[in-house]
Amino acid sequence: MKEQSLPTLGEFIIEKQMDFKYSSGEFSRLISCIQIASKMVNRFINKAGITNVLGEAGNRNVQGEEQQKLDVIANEIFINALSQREVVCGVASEENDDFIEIRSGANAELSKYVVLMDPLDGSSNIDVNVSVGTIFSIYRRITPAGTPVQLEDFLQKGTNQVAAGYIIYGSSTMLVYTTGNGVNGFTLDPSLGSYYLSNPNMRFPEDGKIYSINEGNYIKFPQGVKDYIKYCQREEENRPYTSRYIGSLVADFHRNMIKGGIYIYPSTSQSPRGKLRLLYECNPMAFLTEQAGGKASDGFRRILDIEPTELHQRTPFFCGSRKMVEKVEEFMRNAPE
Ligand code: P6P
Repeated sequence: MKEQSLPTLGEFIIEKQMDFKYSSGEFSRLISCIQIASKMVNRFINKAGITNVLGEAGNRNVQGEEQQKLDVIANEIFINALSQREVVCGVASEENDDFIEIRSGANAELSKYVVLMDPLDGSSNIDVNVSVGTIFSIYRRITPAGTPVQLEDFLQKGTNQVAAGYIIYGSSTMLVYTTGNGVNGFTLDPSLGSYYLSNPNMRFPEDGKIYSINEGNYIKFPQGVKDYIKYCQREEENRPYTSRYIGSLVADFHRNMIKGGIYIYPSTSQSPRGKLRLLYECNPMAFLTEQAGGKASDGFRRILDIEPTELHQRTPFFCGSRKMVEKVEEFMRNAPE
């Protein structure tokens, strides 16, 4: 079988540990912890229809969004996995108002890493059996080891990330991540419970013909975005663009990285700072984008350069094939105020 010739995620981590400038068993254990949690979440998702985990949990998260039962389950699975293995000193999650200090054991407080995550992005799609994802971002803490983790450990620029990635629970389950040395994708063989290196060195095509945006919000978009959409649709120039929008960032991103494309969630008249969160959605996806040769901005500024001020702050998000992002940025610059 093909997978027998491919390295597992565990083998890859050990092999690449020397590439990672913070190479220490602790980081390897952190990535292994994320993969274990992802397998548990995967199991819930795959049988959601026959167990009572579909639908809403009956409460709202800090974003004011209806929490799905699986949002809560996935959040608990990742937080428990990270806490029990004493690999991080703190976790911030879309599902929790404030960051969580991990003090489960002496080692936890001495851990150098914090994790920010969206435990189940696009979860409203689960009830209709559409791909969803987990997004994670890893930083070294900046306050002294051995002291309680602080908000400033989480409010770091995206350029400080030591690793970032996502799990896409789709037609197959894949874990895709970077530690700053390119992007690698691993496919889960559920019969063996192992991730195998199926997509080494993933790269965004420099250009593409797929644009992903919720055109239902068209009248609320900035003029530059409207102009870009019309540019893609102009008949006379025979633009073979196609619009693909799954409503799940990880799924749209993953397809665009493989085929070439751009994902846009701009500011709207209703949400002037956009919908997506900077720290645990846009920064990790921007790190992956740049590591795969693409570009990620807020329409004007590099996402990774944005100085965060709040844990759940939002930002407009344009990311994907470099030439496509540059083209929409040109429209954003030239649009009338
Ligand atoms: P809308 C899911 O809630 C999410 O954060 C992304 O995964 C997705 O791309 C976007 O929001 C969908 O938002 O407003 O188009 O339904």
